[in-house]
Amino acid sequence: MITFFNDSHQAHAPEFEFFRGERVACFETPERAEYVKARLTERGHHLQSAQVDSRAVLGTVHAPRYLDFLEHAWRDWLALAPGNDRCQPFPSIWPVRSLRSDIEPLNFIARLGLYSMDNGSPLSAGTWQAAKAGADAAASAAALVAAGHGGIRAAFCCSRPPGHHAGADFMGGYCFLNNAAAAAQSMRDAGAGRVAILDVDYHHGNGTQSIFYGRPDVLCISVHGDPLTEYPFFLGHADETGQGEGEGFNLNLPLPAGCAASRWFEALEQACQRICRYRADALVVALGLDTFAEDPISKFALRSGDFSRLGRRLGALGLPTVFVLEGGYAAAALGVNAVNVIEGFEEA
Ligand code: 6XA
Ligand code: ZN
Repeated sequence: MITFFNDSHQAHAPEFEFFRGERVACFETPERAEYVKARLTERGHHLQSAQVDSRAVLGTVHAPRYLDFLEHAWRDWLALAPGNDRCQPFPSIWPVRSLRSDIEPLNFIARLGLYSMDNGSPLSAGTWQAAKAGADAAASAAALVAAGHGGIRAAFCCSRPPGHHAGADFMGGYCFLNNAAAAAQSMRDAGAGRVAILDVDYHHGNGTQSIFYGRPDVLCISVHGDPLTEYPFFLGHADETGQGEGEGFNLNLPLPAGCAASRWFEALEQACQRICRYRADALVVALGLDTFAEDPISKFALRSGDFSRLGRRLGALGLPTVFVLEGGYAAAALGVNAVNVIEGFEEA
């Protein structure tokens, strides 16, 4: 297992987010990645830096005007008013049904709304730099694993911010660039005919689903809290099966908040069997660790030992695999839980 770490994740460090309408300290903090790094190091895993520039692959999974907005968002925010370097921008208007999203307004806050699905994805000075470095790690991991040189079978990207809520042209849920999509597309570009993405984060990976919804070459599967009660609320139902040529290549396995770990592993088994039937050439795992029983914002019941079991089951698929870190907010437990997955995978 090759492990990637991007030090510039630290550059993304907003202070506040909105939670139930109130301004609170961010859940998605730099210490999350540092806990994972510490545990990886303690267990003797060697950390690499990205070698691949993800700009080309990002241009195929994201819209150019969104990438352009994101890259320059902090500069444009500073230009809006003196003192903005000490404040965070938040959107306050969104182009919902009946409003136009084809014309990009000139106003910065309006553009921020155009490119956001919520007001829960705060930007800071180094957001682009951190998110881009995370995508670079995903593209690097995919290139190494797809090439398979030296028997490299799998790679894990310890990066933040996460990515699975980010769609082709929007940010949301702490996500800006879709790392799982970048990894999957990179594997396709490197010659893998069929790539499966398995998202095991507590929250449905709406961005990833929407990017590949019309495509049969990337199978998207997500096991998550039922969107009737859980974020992101507006996607992730079982009847979303893909569209056009992509019909049959999207599988959502929503589970009730509060369900037992045994139920979660039944859904995982269903997901794994679908991946086998698909005859995937490669696998991307959107590794959210917010399924942990002690996660402060989620409601599943996995224990640290269950993450080893998850890793073993994924390892048994026998596929070239790229893991990208997604959510998980019980920060001090993230290191043990992440490393349990990758060491379980290596055991299989
Ligand atoms: C609402 C909750 C955002 C969920 C973020 C997450 N602010 N996604 O963990 O996987
Ligand atoms: Zn999550």
